[in-house]
Amino acid sequence: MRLSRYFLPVLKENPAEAQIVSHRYMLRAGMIKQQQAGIYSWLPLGFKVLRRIEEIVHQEQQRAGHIPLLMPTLQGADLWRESGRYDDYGQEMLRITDRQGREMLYGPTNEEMITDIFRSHVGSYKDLPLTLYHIQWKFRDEMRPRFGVMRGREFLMKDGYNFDIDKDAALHAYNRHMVSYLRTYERMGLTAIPMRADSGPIGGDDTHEFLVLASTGESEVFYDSAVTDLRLGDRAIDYDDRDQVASVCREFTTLYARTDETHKEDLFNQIPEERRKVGRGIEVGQIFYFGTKYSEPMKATVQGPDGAIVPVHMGSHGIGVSRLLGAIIEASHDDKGIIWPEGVTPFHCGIVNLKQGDAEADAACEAIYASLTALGLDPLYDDRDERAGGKFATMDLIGLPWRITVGPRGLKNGVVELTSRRTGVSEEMPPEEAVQRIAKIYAGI
Ligand code: 5CA
Repeated sequence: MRLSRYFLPVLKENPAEAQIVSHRYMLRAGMIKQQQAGIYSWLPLGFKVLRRIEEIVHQEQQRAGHIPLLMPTLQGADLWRESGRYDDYGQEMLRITDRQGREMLYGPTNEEMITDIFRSHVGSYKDLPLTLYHIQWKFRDEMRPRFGVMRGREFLMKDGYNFDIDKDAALHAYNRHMVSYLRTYERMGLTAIPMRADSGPIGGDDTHEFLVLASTGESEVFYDSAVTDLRLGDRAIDYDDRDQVASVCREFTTLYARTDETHKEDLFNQIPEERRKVGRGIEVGQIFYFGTKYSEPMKATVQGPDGAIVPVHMGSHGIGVSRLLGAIIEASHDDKGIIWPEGVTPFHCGIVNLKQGDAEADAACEAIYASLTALGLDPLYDDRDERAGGKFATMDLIGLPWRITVGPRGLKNGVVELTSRRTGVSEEMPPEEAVQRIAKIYAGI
């Protein structure tokens, strides 16, 4: 993409309404625009990152054997009456009446609808296990929408639902989700710690939240600092291997890590004092096992191997897709702007032409742009007729992890500059080498 043809409405001033750094940078970098309290338009740069995050979520869900579908945002009230949640859900639910006077709602979550789909089409244990998921907009009329996309009213969520014959099988689905989530967050450059939590209106006793440590997080968290060193890395996972998946979960959930809802002071005090940490975290996902809470009242049953008709065991599993943009920025920025991890960056690298209009500099930039594009990469070329300082400030703000700087002086010696946004370190090298270096960095991502 050439910046002269892109739509990147960067703000020079700090927007007064933004209290936390991710909100401030998303507005300043022209990623989002607020339309109503807690409701945002996703401008091209923000939309690009949102799509990258969605793509990683899709890949990791499908790697775990979960199947994508798409349910609507609007739901009928009747299904929610069947589960008993229509009245329970309270004022967070946006209720709508259509022209026929039918009661509808903008879905805050989809347990009822997916259970309805399941019971309409599945009747035998032979069709299990089954996990269906979608990535769809949700609406919760939050009392205090704030911090930009972090606590929105309309927000994008990945929500998945497992259907299993018994509790053991459903707990394997729970564990599978835990491991797939760990991998998902790691690919986004995040350390998200699974913490024992409270299930709230979703229900059930088994639930973990995934928290990214950040001083601006809304949840208070208590943890053993050793938990922050755990990494899944690129180890091979066989998602059908119950023992392997369970052992990874044990590895990540044995050390103490709890939110304030489930915190136990006496257990916490057993951790060696120097490892005892109290902090704040951003909840980027939550998984639940709730057994037959929905399948029983909604009659989602299957015929078991012995012929008996039994309600299926279920769980639901959510990732805050739009919230993740805020969480990633909170975890990765400096005073100049965002620092995108390679896994989610909107463009793979920036190209800055220090002297637009100089025949040699223009030609070198064009050649680099063409080579990167031919390699399947997506560069952003700042081809505007602007001062170098302004171009650098924009690149730093929007946070592309790599920048190639091209100027007449370097070209005389046959070199351009490759700069890492994270370390600020620049190296001079011939243009073709810079292209190869970028290609190599992204080859493994
Ligand atoms: N049905 C279950 C799992 S699919 C569910 O709704 N879980 S949840 O309530 O925990 O939401 C899942 C994730 O969505 C949360 O972990 C959080 O990351 C994100 N989320 C929840 N509320 C908001 C909000 N108001 N704004 C942005 N993200 C949110």
